[in-house]
Amino acid sequence: MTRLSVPEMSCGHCKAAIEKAVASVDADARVNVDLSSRTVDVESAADMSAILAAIREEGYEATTIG
Ligand SMILES: [Cu+2]
Repeated sequence: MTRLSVPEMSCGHCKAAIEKAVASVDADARVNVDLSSRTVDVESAADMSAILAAIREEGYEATTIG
């Protein structure tokens, strides 16, 4: 599991956009968006750099934590 910091997400629209971005890279990924902490937990066999790129393409800065 990789935890991402996505500081600009703030609402259900952001949550849906990020889930869609991750799914575009790996349809089987498990994604848990936590709006209160502005973190996203991702469980995926895909390359994390591709997932980060897809989230950034949706307009959100994203970095791995830890
Ligand atoms: Cu939003």
